[in-house]
Amino acid sequence: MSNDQAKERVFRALDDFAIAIPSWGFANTGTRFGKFVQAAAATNIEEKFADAAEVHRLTGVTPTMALHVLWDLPNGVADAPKIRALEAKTGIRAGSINPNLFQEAEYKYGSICNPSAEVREKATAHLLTSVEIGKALGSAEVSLWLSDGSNYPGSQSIRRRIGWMKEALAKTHAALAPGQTLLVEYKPFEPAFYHTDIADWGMALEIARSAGPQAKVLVDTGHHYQGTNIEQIVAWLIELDALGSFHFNDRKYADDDLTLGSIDPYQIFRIFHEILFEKSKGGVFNAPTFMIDQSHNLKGKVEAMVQTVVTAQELYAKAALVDHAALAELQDSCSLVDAEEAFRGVFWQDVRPWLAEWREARGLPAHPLAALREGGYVERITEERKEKNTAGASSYA
Ligand SMILES: [Mn+2]
Repeated sequence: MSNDQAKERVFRALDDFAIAIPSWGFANTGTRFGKFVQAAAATNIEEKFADAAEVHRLTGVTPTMALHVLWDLPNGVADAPKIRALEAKTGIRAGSINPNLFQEAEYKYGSICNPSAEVREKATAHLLTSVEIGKALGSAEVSLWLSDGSNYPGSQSIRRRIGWMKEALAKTHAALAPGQTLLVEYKPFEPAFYHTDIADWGMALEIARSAGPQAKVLVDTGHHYQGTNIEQIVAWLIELDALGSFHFNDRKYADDDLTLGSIDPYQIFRIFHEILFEKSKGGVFNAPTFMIDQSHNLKGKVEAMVQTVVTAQELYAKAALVDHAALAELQDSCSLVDAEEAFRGVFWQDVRPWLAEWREARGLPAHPLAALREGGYVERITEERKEKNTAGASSYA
């Protein structure tokens, strides 16, 4: 591939790339042991939209922000007009709607898998509200992460909980409008430490399939055991037309919420490769959506978000450089070393100058992080928000 061809591929891939950002990435968060309040953190939904707009102004590829029902729309559908007004004001659209089934005291023993029919009903009603919010906002995705599970062997019936879960999600699926997707996320452990009701992609796939055709699996890159081959899971989900979306972050030990690509950028490259390979075939492909799921305790919120978006673009651009036809030939002839070199060779190619060029050609700052620092946005919001942030440190809301 000539240099011009390579650059053109990178530009085409970048034109096609968008990633959603999470509202909770701008708010104060904490560890299990302490909360480190940042003076510039967003304290309300207006400030979250303002931060999202700043990230989009700098990067041009984050037009949507995922919303958390309990934190961002505490009054349910009644808050939709307020969100609509913020969309109009900031140019940022509502992304996936994220129900919250993990925070309230009733959910101590589970939400839709709780042995209490009353609690299950409350949790299902919340899912239905989330679907209605999605409809009111024209948001295509309702994104379910279920924290349900148990901590002690024998203390809960794994089988009966599967049944309850299927029942609740069938009702939720039945309420979806055409074009809405129910995303089912999985996580091996935490907050439960013995069994989690949706612990891996197989369980998520079965739950999604039993819910209905508009339910798909969401892969959170941080939600796997050490050494899991995530790109293989992605390849299988593509094969099965069951890959709905991603939550990107990185992890070293468990669900660490580290910056995408900070520990293993090659893994994200390999995941992007599977997606770009499928796209290159030119057939029907329900391509997954991309979202960042990170809450930073120590890094500045807006700064971390911009850094993450830029990293995602770099890795996507690298993956776009894989020459699929040439690689297939090397694979078929079992030229192991040459195939691997062709694959990892482009991973090591520095695409950053092309990214800068692409941004300038699209009227964006060539270096978004530098532009953030020069623009004075963080200083301004620090000044505006510092009193509110030191006065009352509350939850992730
Ligand atoms: Mn997630």
